[in-house]
Amino acid sequence: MPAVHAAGQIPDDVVRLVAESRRPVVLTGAGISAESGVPTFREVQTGLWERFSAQDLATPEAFEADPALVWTWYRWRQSLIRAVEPNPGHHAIAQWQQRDGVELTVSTQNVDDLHERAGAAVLAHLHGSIFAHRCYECGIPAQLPDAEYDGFESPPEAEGPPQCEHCGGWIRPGVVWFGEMLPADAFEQTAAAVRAADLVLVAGTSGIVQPAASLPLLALERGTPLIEVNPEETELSEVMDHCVRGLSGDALPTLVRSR
Ligand code: BV8
Ligand code: ZN
Repeated sequence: MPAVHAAGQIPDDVVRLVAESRRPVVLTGAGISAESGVPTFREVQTGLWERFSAQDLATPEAFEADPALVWTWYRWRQSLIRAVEPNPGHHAIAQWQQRDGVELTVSTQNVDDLHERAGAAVLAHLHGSIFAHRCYECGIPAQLPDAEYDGFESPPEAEGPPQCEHCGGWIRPGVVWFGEMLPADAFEQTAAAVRAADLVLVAGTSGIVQPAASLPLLALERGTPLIEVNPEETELSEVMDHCVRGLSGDALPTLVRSR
């Protein structure tokens, strides 16, 4: 059973666990970007997409059924991410990674670039990147200018995806859809980092989506200390040593502060 702490009352021994770690791994989900203004995967549906669940749109079937709707959804989400900034949670992780003697690995389920914009090096985007594009048919990467949306009002209507210059296929977002395999190297490299870690911190994920949610269990198998940062209980809470119940933008700067 985990020890549960409010973000404002993190015991010194938990801060010490972080301060003394030499090979920490940080695994993040949509919650760490929430305070930047990027709705979590369960909150993102507004306007044009109000009647769809994110989970239903983030599939090859949805793209094949209505490429314009799905394409516009991603281009709009891209513009939203471009319009916001990393928050103190992202900055705390980047500062921790830059500390002498610490080899910190970050892997994220997020498709945004906020960790990188806060200055962190990210080992893997387990679910791809919303800023990458490739051809749905031949897989060739496509470079595209940013979407023109403002990111906050959903567009009045959907626009179709551009076509591949090589084969005429639709261009698709470079994310991993439900039912698609994760990039093998992204998963395996993260699994190897977790196996080699002396601390694993999981922040901002509900622990629902597999196989990403199984990665912390590799630490459990080895008795590696596990810390969760999330305002709510999650599917992973019961395997944690410590659960810090609070917003990552509050808890991470406290956890990472040098003693
Ligand atoms: C695969 C990219 C297999 C796209 C994403 C049953 C039926 C059907 C499928 C399955 C099934 N069981 C398992 C599956 C497989 C499925 C799956 O796991 N489904 C779930 C829903 C049960 N997984 C897959 O399909 C994966 N592929 O399994 O392939 C396969 C095998 C062989 C051959 C071929 C294929 C692919 C999964 C990847 C899907 N793509 N994203 C896009 O972004 O549009 S996942 C997407 O959802 C996000 O990327 C994110 O990772 C995930 C949502 O999870 P979270 O990040 O945790 O976000 P969430 O909103 O859930 O939670 C936010 C958390 O933050 C909450 O806990 C909240 O409390 C907290 N929070 C909020 N604010 C804060 C905070 N925390 C801290 N601070 C705050 N301020
Ligand atoms: Zn093509």
